[in-house]
Amino acid sequence: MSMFCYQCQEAAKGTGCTVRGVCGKTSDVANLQDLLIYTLKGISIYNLEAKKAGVNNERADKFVMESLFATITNANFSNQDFTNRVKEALEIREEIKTQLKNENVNLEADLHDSALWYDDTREGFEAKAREIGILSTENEDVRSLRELMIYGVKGMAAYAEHAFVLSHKKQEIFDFMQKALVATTKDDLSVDELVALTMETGKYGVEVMAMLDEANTSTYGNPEITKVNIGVRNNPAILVSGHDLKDFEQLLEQTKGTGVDVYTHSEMLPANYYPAFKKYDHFVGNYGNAWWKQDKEFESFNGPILMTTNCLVPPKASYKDRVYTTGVVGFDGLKHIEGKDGAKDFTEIIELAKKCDAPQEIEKGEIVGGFAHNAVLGLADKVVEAVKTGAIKKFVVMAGCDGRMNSRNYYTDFAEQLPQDSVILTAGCAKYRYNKLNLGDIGGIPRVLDAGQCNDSYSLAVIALKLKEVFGLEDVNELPIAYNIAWYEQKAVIVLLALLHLGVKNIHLGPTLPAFLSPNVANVLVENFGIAGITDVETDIEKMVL
Ligand code: SF4
Ligand code: SF3
Repeated sequence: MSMFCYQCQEAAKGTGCTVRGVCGKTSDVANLQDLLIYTLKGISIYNLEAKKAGVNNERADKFVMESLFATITNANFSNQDFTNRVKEALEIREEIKTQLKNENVNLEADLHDSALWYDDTREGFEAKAREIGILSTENEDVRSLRELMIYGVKGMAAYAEHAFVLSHKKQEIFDFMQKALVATTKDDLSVDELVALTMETGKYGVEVMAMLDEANTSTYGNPEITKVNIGVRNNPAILVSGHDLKDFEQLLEQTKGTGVDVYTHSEMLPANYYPAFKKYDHFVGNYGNAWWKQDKEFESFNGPILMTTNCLVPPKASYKDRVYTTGVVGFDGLKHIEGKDGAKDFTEIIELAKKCDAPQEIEKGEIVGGFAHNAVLGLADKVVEAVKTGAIKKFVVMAGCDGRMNSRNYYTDFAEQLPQDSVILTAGCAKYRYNKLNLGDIGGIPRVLDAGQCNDSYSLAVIALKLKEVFGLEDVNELPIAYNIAWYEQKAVIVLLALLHLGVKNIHLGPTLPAFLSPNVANVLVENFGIAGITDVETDIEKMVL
């Protein structure tokens, strides 16, 4: 075994990748990611003490957040980036130590090894990584809870970072991420205490999602119900994938008047719903589907691609020269656009676009989206009426991630076979399994209501809580809402924990339950929250909807 990673839904054999990631992550990068997380624990041990002494190290807050984000699935595959990050982590840790000394704070003698180890060679990093991997926690339930919490804070870090670049931050979210990391170093925590901390992760999950919602809507306006063009025009163009709206905004500004068009891809599709982006005539629409089809779609797009965070698939040689990374995204050999004080210069991409052919058409027509909380609450009367008259019998939350496995055809079949009086509420790239099916509408309300990115899952919670209020219900679980969520990477973990914190029960999670849930931890979730997997479409529709 040269690595061990089981953080995503595509973990090899449903247990873990041990030689190379199914995602394409190499063992050296997987091990460096483990070492980085370990070193973040060390930083957090010191930084929490520093906070108590009134000296908060903001560099540490930002670094821990960005580094957690960099380790989520399909964000960064670069050995160089992670080597640099481990070095910087050790430097920051020493910086906080000095700050503490200056404040005359003496830490207990028996600090965890993550706060003490040091090396500055690649060989040393490799050797240390072999010692501290996920499997070094021997008790499988403790390991499971520790990793569940770490994956939760990875998702939290992603959302916190998206808000941060829009100048929204909350100290308690930085503090909680560090508290959770430190908790995973404590051998004296009982399983019950770890379960309680996992639930607390969900509490901060709700907070971070609310903060991101505020950041996005206060910067770009409330998403509006929008018809999005999925065809192409004849101009050379740039394709933007990932979740970073700020990068998208800067690219739109810089391409103005250049003759270069801009399209969204995968999770950038919801950018089409924001009023702030509608004013750009050269913003054409969305090209392609969910992340895993990029090997074909980037090829046929013909122009440059800007990859803003996940999900990057290791690029094929045929289009590699046209792919640019930015933010925490990395892949050795791809060109990276650095920012300076938040400003990014995309000139090189724009100049390349001018020399490229226009995108090849892969489909035509329009899809409808933009049903975030504000737009749906604007339709509240209509929705409530439809529920009261029985025109809508059930809402089915089918949010989450898409993935490459054929087993995910289940979600297309499920959407197609749902009774006509049910409405799908979605967010995230999971929607690509059914958002082009033409499922019709109920009295003018489309049967697929897309709130936006996975980042916008908060909207679905707001909608549910509002409906609970309108119908005068005590409990959100009394609503006619079923949850059939598809997961892939760690942002789905924080969304799940956030929903549990809000008291949502009986969530179905698929296409498979996480490999990192030990049987006992899975049982805790089943017994307390009614979490279940999926079976086959007929049985599940019968169980969840009818
Ligand atoms: Fe495997 Fe997923 Fe980890 Fe990649 S992220 S190495 S596919 S478990
Ligand atoms: Fe998708 Fe990567 Fe999760 Fe944002 S683009 S939902 S998988």
